[in-house]
Amino acid sequence: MTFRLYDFSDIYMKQRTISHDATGLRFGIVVAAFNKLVTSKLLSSCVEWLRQQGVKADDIEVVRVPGAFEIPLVARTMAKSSRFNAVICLGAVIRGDTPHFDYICTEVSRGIGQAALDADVPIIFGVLTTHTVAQAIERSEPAKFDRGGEAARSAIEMARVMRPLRRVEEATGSDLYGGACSASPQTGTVSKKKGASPQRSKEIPLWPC
Ligand code: INI
Repeated sequence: MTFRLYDFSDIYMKQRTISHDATGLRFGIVVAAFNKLVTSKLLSSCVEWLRQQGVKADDIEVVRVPGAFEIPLVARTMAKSSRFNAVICLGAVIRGDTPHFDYICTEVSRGIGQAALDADVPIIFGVLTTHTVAQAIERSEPAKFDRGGEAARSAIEMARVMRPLRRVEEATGSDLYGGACSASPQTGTVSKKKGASPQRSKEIPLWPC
C-alpha cells in the first residue's frame, strides 16, 4: 500500500476542534508604554488569559518598550531567541492632528509581519489603531472588546497550529514554509534507504487538539 508522506487533511481536521490548553507553552509579550492607561489593560487581560489556559507565570516574559514604533525590533529579537512558542505585541496608537499616526501604524504593522516571517515564529498583532481615546479604552476593556485576551487566544492557537506542522517538516526533511526549523526532532521516524526517496515509516504524532 502506498501512502503520502504527509496528509494535511489530518492536520486540518484536528485544528477544527482546537482547544486553548496552553500548558507547557512559553510566551513573550512586548508592550508599549505609550498610552499606558490602555496598554496596561491589554497586558493584564492578556496575561490573565494565558494563565487561565495553563501557562505558568515563569513561562511568560514581558518586555516594555517606549512606543508602538519600537515593538517590531524587540518582538523579532524575542522570537528569534528560540525561547518562545509565540510572541504577543501590545500597543495603542491613537490618531492625533498630524500624520504621525499613519507613519507609526504603517511601521508597526509592517514590522511585526516581517518579524514573524524572519523569525519563523508566530507574532501576534495586538496593537490597537483607533481614531479616539474612547475607542481604544473600549477595545482594551475585558468586559467589552478585550483585545488583550484576544491576542492571548490567537497566540495559543498559532503556537498549537505550528507545532504539528513543524513536526511534519522535521520528520520529512521538507521545508514547507521556506524557513529554518530549529526545534529538536522528537517525533515520527523517517526511513531512508540508499537511493530511495525518504518515506514516512510511522504515523507522525500530532499535537493533541
Ligand atoms: N506611540 C504609540 O504607541 N502610540 C501613539 O499613539 C503614539 N503617538 O501618537 O505618537 C506613539 N508615539 C511614539 C512612537 O511610537 C515612538 O515611541 C517614538 O516616535 C520614538 O521612536
